[in-house]
Amino acid sequence: MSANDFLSGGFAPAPESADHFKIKKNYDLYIGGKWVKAAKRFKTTNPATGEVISQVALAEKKEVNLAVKAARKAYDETWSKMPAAERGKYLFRIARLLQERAREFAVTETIDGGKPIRESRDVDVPLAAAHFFYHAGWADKLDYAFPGAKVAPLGVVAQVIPWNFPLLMAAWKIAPALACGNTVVLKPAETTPLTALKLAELFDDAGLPPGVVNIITGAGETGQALVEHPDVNKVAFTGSTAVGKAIRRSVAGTGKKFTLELGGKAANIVFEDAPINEAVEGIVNGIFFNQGHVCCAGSRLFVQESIAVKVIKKLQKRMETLVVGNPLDKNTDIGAINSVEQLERIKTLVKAGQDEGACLWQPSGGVPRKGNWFKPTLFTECAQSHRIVQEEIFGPVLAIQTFRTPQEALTKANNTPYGLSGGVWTDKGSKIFKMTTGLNAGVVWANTFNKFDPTSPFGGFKESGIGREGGVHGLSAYCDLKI
Ligand code: TAP
Repeated sequence: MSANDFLSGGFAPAPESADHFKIKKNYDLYIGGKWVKAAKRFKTTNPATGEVISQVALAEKKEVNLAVKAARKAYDETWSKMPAAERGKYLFRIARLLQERAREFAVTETIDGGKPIRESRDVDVPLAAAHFFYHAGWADKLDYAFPGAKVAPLGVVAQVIPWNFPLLMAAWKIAPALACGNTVVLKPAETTPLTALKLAELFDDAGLPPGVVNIITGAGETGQALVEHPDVNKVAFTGSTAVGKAIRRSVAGTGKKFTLELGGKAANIVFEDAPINEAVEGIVNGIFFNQGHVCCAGSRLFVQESIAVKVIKKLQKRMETLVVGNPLDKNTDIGAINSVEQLERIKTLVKAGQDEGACLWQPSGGVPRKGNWFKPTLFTECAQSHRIVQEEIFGPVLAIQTFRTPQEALTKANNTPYGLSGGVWTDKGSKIFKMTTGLNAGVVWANTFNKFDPTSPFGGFKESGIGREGGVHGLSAYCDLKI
């Protein structure tokens, strides 16, 4: 498929080149600092074209065992004994190497996952590097992070991550674990294993001692075997609420520490005194960033009744300009849906929205012929009971409702099993305080949306999970603190 087979919204195609580096045809498992073969392989495909990119090793129980053994050996013999400042140097080195190969990582992420190159280039890769830099600084200062406590590592950490931010999630998890003196076995998602495997190459280049980080690829069974392994001391999971619940059941009574970063259904609340044009940009960013494959996506919009017609008109006008197409094209706003399964899930929920009586609107532009695509979509006439209001769609679909008073907005916004994030748009500071304290969500943005920083803790309440990642709160999840 060539760049010209995609739509580019009236702009001349501006594809990022992908010929300055190689994605290997086959990838093995990275265990104990070596590339280890497995009996079986699975394919990873480009969701924008359906083409197979690479064949990746499938880790089964035997390989999971090997990886945990390698991590335990590295923990006992090397990493937990190393002076903390030395650990920090490795993390700095990894951060710098990632910056040097930023373009390669961005292009790989886009080819493997379908997200627009603008996002992988400007968000995923720089933020991943920032997480390594930030945690490198903490490695020899943990006593200052937790004054009065005796700080020790936990041991071997099992980390399982999803497909929506594969590199960034790997960095969120690996960097704090290593800074605190733990060793790691990480399993990336089945549909997006490539940037984690490239990270392994980078660990090699950084001279990271063998076994400190092990990357094993596979499907849900691989993840399950890893989190259930008896020699794991902590489980760090990001993914769906259903799998999070299963993991919580499996670690119960084992003494393993755990953190669960799960789903979300964020309320983005726009008051009549908000800067409307900025709010419309925030709504677009909130739900269409990364095709809506974002746990903290602003998927429920609450607009004050007095401005609802105006906001929806402006939003529709803006949505008409969004370019859905080649993820490698720098003009593209909305890339490919990550997998056929995810596309089916989005379609099912959108159909449920229509069947339940909500009113669907989509912009007039088309989508490419091949690959997995879904047009940016909004629903009006939504009720609190609708599935599209209650369930996480994890796609570019916005459910709009109105409200009259701040209390009504809060009541409706909090009527969800989730509690991950939220947004408030108003020019009144007092209203920001009322709403941010009233919203039952781990992160609330005011007059902006989807802003992330390694210094800032991220995580949810209720069915959105337990524990925080990032900042000092995130560090504490990787330490044994004796007061
Ligand atoms: P899941 O299906 O839960 O998969 C997440 C990871 O767990 C994948 O690596 C998956 O492997 C693996 N897995 C599947 N079954 C498992 C089991 N029984 N035991 C252990 N591991 C298992 O989620 P997803 O569809 O990839 O990701 C989307 C979900 O993640 C959404 O709900 C989203 O909100 C959430 N998410 C949350 C956050 C935060 S920070 N709260 C961030 C990003 C995403 P396979 O890939 O092979 O299935």
